[in-house]
Amino acid sequence: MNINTLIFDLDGVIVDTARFHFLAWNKLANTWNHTITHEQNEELKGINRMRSLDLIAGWCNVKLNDDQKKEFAELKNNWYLEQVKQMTESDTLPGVKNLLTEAKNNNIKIAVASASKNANEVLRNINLIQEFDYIADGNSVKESKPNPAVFLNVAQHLKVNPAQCIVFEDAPAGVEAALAGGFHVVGIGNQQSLPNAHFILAGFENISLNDILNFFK
Ligand code: B16
Ligand code: MG
Repeated sequence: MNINTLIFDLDGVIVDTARFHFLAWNKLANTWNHTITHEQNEELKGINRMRSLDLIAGWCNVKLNDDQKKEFAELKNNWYLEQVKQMTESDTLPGVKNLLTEAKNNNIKIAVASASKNANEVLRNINLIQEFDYIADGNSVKESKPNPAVFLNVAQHLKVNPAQCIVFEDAPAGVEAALAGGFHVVGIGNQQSLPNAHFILAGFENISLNDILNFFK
């Protein structure tokens, strides 16, 4: 089946906001005398805000009631947004814009599938929001990756088959979600963190649309 759609995760694929999520979560964990490890941070990538808070509270042996959960999730989000507000077009990761342009020129649809409720704000700040045919985010889809819902939502909306789509993901939970939905998956990062992705790229620099399409021929 011919590839007709590229689906991009946001944090860690289009922009390096994964770093901002880490800084904000770690600031919260520090108040509970814990430093988030590299392995723990890998687990946090791609999963939604409340699920992340539950994991961190567990690692810190902190028990939270529902009101406290809301309060701490908002606190973390405010810290995160302080960083996001300063983002500009130059924060788009290298090679992303070229790939989007090449896709458009070849009649390939482009979409975002993110767990983030801040996806639209991030995409507005980097002036990329108008480029996508569809954006599925943490507001439109409730189920968190590794559930495939956010990717299936894109496929359904664009009326394409998962086997015609390539998903780009930096998170183990995101790779699992895309595989569970029957999508082709390119892991952005390294083999060690994303052993189940069909192919791995360190990023989009020096790679053409054709190179990527050829992976799946
Ligand atoms: P927010 P992605 C995910 O975005 C992040 O990887 C994850 O670290 C974050 O907790 C989640 O979004 C929720 O984000 O708090 O902004 O709603 O990688 O799926 O684009
Ligand atoms: Mg991500």
